[in-house]
Amino acid sequence: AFYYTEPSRTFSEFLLLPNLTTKDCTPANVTLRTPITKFKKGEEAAISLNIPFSSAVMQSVSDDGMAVALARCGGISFIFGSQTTANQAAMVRKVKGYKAGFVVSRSNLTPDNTLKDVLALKEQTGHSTVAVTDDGTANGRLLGIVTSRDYRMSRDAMDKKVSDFMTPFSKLIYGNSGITLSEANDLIWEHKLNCLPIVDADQNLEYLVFRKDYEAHKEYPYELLDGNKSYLVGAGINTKDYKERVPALVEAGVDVLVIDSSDGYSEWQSETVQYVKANFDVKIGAGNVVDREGFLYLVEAGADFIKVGIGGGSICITREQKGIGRGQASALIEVAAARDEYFEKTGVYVPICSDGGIVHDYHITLALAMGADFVMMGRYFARFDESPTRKLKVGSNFVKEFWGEGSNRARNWQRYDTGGKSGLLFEEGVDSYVPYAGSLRENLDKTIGKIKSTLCNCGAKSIEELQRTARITLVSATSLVEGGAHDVILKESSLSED
Ligand code: MZP
Repeated sequence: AFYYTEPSRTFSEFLLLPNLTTKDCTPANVTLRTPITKFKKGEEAAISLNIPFSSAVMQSVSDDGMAVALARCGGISFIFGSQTTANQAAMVRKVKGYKAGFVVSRSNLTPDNTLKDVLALKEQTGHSTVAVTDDGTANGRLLGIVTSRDYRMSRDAMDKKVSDFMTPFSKLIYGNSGITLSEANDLIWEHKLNCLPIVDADQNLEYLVFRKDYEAHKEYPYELLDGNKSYLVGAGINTKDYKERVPALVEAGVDVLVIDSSDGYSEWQSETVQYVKANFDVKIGAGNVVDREGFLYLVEAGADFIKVGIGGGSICITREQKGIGRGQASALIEVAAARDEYFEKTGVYVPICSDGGIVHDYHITLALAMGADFVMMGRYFARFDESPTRKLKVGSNFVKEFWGEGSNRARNWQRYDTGGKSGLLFEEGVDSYVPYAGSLRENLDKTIGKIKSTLCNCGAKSIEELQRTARITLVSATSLVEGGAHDVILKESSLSED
């Protein structure tokens, strides 16, 4: 056997050292835009994200609802593959068909429609935008748009939001007002509306983006600024039924695929990548790997990005069951070095995704500093309203369900298949709860705020700069204790904070 002399390390064993922060290095000047598919030196990646976040290929994390919510924030979901091809393709189609800020045609409603009718129509069509006019008729002047930020917003919450907005207006309608850009500008001026008009190709107003939203969304062009552009969406595939699954996903409009496997260093993965590359014009990531050899093998097969990590997932018991895996930081550091070496040699940059094991927000920044281009998370996203699982009350706390793909509940045997007969012989994941944490947007804003602030401490204004200039130190077990609150008696309020 070959013995590694260094122990396998994970994120909590490292810290970042600050670099000089120049005056222009402020969170507002930090960009987290990142490539997720391979590109040649001097060229742009075909697919980039505005935030380096992807949600895990898991039943309990990534359905179409999560995909819309995360795409709106500038990240991407990989819709779970442990379901029938038809169901998965339908989810992809739903995400691609979902147009941001779509306004229902006024022919659907008459001036006599009530708020109830409007909400019923909204429910029927699945659209999340309500238009407000000054006199409540289809011919009335458009005063604004209420956009449900939350794809899964309840009827009650939507009602409340609409009524808040309506004050002091008496009635509202859906409707493309049919007014032109110059009329819209007059309206905006007249009513002192702080918003941006979005027009169609004929310069007719499609909808208004309020400045408040615009500020919050300016990093997220997929949602608001690109016109008819649809949301980015990914999907997980396996090495068993890809000849049937991939055509259906491509037909549904998927932007990028990923082979979902606990161990990607296999001939099956190589064959799958080659088949997809030879037959379709779609991007495909492969993995998971934890070393240089695995990385190079899948890159040679043609993969567009590589996913790193075995056994570090919060619900994963692969290391206990089979004794394979590697500390996430060690895996990432080695694969990132291989990626940089490959770039140096060939001029082709292959992005890497750090998958699993993110426990604290700062782990994301460390992963990026260690060379990841983006991260994939399960537990993180499972806690939010937008994840597809049930919210329950356990004791006095709210929780959300969260189960691994290798658990008996998911029975995703294809993910763990090593060529034998179908079926899950033993579990590699658990069925669990995670603390309920509220809405995706609120939590993401906080996490992104922390990451940007840390980049400023490190004197970096982009992920690429952070990767190049970060200084990272190992911490001793004793200094880990020093890192938390210590030698004080905590008050209740601070004890309950995250
Ligand atoms: P985490 O963000 O919850 O720590 O980890 C999520 C990752 O764990 C997934 O993206 C996937 O790679 C991995 N995973 C999913 N199911 C299992 C399992 O049942 C698993 N063992 O390890």
